[in-house]
Amino acid sequence: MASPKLVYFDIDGARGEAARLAMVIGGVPFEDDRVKFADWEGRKPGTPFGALPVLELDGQTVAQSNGINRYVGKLAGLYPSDAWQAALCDEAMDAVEEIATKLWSTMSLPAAEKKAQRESLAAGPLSYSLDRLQRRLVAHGGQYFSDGRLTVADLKVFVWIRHLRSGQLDHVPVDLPDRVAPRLVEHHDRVKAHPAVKAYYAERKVAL
Ligand SMILES: N[C@@H](CCC(=O)N[C@@H](CS)C(=O)NCC(=O)O)C(=O)O
Repeated sequence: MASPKLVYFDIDGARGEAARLAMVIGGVPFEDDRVKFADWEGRKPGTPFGALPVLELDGQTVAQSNGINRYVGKLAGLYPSDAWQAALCDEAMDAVEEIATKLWSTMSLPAAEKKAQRESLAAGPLSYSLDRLQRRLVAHGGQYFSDGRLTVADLKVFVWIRHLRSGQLDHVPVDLPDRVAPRLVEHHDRVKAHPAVKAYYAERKVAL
């Protein structure tokens, strides 16, 4: 079988990053096709839903980030084989996707509206979602979201918490996860300390 190609923007985060990390951790050879924003308009029509990430394999494509995470998670040994644990893994990934989509949808709003919407999201749905995600982590032992071990759900949550704490999201307090969901910050630090994760970002010269 040929190696998969992950097509995503040339950024070290957001919707394509968990799949990259899963393949790196699992030692799955893949082509990392990083699309420059300047090239996106030309490539967009060739994707299934006009969006990234897309995974290509043997001339075929599949879209939708969480579906891609599940697929590469299986290749990488980072997706539960038990059906119930798989459902818990999906739950965490979908919970992140749901709240991240609300936040990212403010990206192109006019400045004043963006500020108002983000402040309102941060105080309401985002804080609520962080608290609820933290409770699910604690309910499943406090270390990992499912299967008692690292799965693609942990990678997706890690990428999300890193983004929230990065200072890249104007009008969202950078210390929100620390204040509202300290166990998620501990979880973030646990994933960050994984030797393959550390080595990957060191090689990419990305500060964690
Ligand atoms: N539901 C899709 C959403 C994909 C999506 O909106 N991707 C963004 C980047 S994170 C994108 O391609 N934006 C560019 C555009 O829509 O033109 C998924 O989970 O993959």
